[in-house]
Amino acid sequence: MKKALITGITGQDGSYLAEFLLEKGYEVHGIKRRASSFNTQRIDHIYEDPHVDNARFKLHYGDLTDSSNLTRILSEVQPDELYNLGAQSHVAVSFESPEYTADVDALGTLRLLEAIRFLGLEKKTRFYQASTSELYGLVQETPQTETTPFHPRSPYAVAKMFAYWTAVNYREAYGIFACNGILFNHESPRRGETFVTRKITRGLANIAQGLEPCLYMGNIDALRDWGHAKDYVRMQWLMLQQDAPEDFVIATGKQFSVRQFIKWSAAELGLTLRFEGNGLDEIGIVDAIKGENAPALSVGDTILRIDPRYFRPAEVETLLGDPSKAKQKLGWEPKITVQDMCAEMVAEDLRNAQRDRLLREHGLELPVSTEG
Ligand code: NDP
Ligand code: GDR
Repeated sequence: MKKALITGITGQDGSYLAEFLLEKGYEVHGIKRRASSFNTQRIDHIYEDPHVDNARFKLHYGDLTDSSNLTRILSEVQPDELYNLGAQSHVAVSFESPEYTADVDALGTLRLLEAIRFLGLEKKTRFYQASTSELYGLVQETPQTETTPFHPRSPYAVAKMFAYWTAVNYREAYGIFACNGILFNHESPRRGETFVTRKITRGLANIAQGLEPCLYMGNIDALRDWGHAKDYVRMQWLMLQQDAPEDFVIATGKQFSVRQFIKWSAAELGLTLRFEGNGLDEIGIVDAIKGENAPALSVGDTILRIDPRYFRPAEVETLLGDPSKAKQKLGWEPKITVQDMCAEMVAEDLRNAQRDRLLREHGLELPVSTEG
């Protein structure tokens, strides 16, 4: 039975990858951080009681900032495949906590690769590094490929650039089977609530159900190439099954604006949104309502405003990936379109909002966080 170790198992990708590998028959180990409250919601459904025989899903407390802890876990598990998905992954937050982001995202990767070397696992453990389209930052060519030059635009992207080259360097220097997946944005109903797509689907569902008055957004003209996380974790695995380690761009090859994603989400709720004004004065007004999904709204309500708080000190305005290499060498095609993904996310967030509304109507007041 093959063994995989996943850092970031409690995150969006970690949870989908764990499911995927369990289905493939792997024994799956994950590193989770100690937190003062539960942080395993995304993996609770696949949790196995460690007291039962033959459990194939095992969690270890750990942190990417702690070398001795990482080395000990690697030594215990001796994984065939190590997926480094753990990261302080929020670009805007990296401007607030640049040093911590570098420690986790850059040095964390180095710590894992050094642990592989220290333990003599160079020939046994294949290594996947969660690289990112943020490396392209101020883009030098469109669409972006494996050979497009990098120009990172945030402490997050700079840290990920260190990690990217560290993976390449350990491949070249020590023969470790290390691959960078340069993944463009990918989302799902399990996406963190403060990333733009989830903020929109959750925010609009809450507004439609009367739980929040308004959605506050940053640069809604940013352009992104969005795919579904389920499609993308399949690729993370496939990269490690090749004869030789290589780096791959994973993207859909289609680009849309944040504004477009807002319109799709609103439409899923039966709302037509009209944008008025310009720049920081721009607002989104309900122009029409169809169906039963927005009982708390009337035509003419302003449900979207721009807040300068959500603009970044240096923005990545546009990203569009060219996944030709992955298609050709890995036989990969994304299965889920961005529109279908948006519909899935809205449906899930609407269910949550309806449940919270019902609880509120029965006197159980729930705090709704609108931070993002
Ligand atoms: P998430 O933010 O959902 O998950 C991040 C994971 O990393 C969580 O499990 C988190 O734990 C864990 N983590 C954070 N800090 C530490 C630390 N100090 N030590 C150990 N674990 C830590 O990210 P995604 O699942 O969306 O992304 C997975 C990876 O892919 C990340 O590295 C991200 O940067 C990268 N990536 C993501 C893309 C996307 O569009 N989703 C695109 C390209 C790259 P906790 O749950 O406790 O917070
Ligand atoms: P990104 O994702 O920065 O691309 O990083 P995010 O969803 O945070 O932002 C996408 C774009 O939307 C704009 N935007 C806003 N973003 C947020 N979060 N909140 C807002 O209110 C808002 N308004 C507009 C942003 O400015 C940006 O242009 C994600 C992360 O998953 C990274 O870890 C990963 O590496 C990259 O995707 C690929």
